[in-house]
Amino acid sequence: MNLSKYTRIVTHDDLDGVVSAAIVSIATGIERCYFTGPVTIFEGRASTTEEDIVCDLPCPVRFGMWFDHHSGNLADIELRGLEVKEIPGNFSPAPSCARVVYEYYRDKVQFPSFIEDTVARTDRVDSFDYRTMEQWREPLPERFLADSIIAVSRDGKNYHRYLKKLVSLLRNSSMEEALADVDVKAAMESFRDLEERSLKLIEQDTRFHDDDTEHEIAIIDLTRHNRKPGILRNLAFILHPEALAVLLIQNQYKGGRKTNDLTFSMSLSFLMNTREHNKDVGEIMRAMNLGDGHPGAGSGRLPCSSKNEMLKARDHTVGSILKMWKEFG
Ligand SMILES: [Mn+2]
Repeated sequence: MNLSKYTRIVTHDDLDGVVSAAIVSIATGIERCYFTGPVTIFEGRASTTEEDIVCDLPCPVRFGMWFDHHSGNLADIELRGLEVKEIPGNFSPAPSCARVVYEYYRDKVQFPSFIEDTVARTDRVDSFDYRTMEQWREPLPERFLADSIIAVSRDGKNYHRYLKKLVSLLRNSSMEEALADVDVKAAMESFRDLEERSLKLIEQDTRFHDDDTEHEIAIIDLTRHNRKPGILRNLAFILHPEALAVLLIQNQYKGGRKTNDLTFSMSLSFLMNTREHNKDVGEIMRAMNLGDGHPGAGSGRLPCSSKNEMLKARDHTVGSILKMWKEFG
């Protein structure tokens, strides 16, 4: 039973958000969950109240408790003149928000014994702590669950229902046991389909710029397609293990129809976790006035008025990205 003054959990729509919600739910008895992304909160498009416990997201204007581990969000709190110690909840720069929530409640609540393991696995997934292809591809329960969320998010309509189901599964059982659920199995299966289709697309549509003799940036160019293909861009590192980054170029689709506008999304290989470097993908997106991001990943958009202009803009942008990439050293 829920005896607290809080009535709802507002959490990030990823595995860390789901696990955070499961832990809050065990501790408080609250079962109502709302899932959203950081941008929605940041732009004030999610309506929240003083009855909400917010996890793994920027701190909204109205909230009851706030749990987080992103230092950027802490900086925003301070800019607002708020003292983090006075905010109900907990902040620490931990590898996952699940750990921040767990640290807060562990002395107050008797948790099931599997929670310790669930939190450790969430740490690993959320901090993207992979250094080799083998580690990244290792078939672990936390990866399967995170992947299942990606697969369901791609097809949209059952997304919230699926995330709710995961919260209740992870409240009552270990990650390992949750994998036996029929909905989880189906989502894992659709992730495997997505992987297979992605690898085929990457095989057909990946190239390197002529000036990129070391093959540092694998460019997946999907602009020739007329229907929007679903793709997992990081699988490019399987086919091109020498690449240090992947750049995905797609047209923007509106209501299923291809437009001339381009979208760019780029991320670093996990190879970059093991070496000293100054590459900053977010800075590339900002400097070129395309969009935003952080050092490891970023994305942006370029409006074009005709197909011809789009093709020119594409080649010009790829050239500029490569030039800037090299300048970082
Ligand atoms: Mn997180």
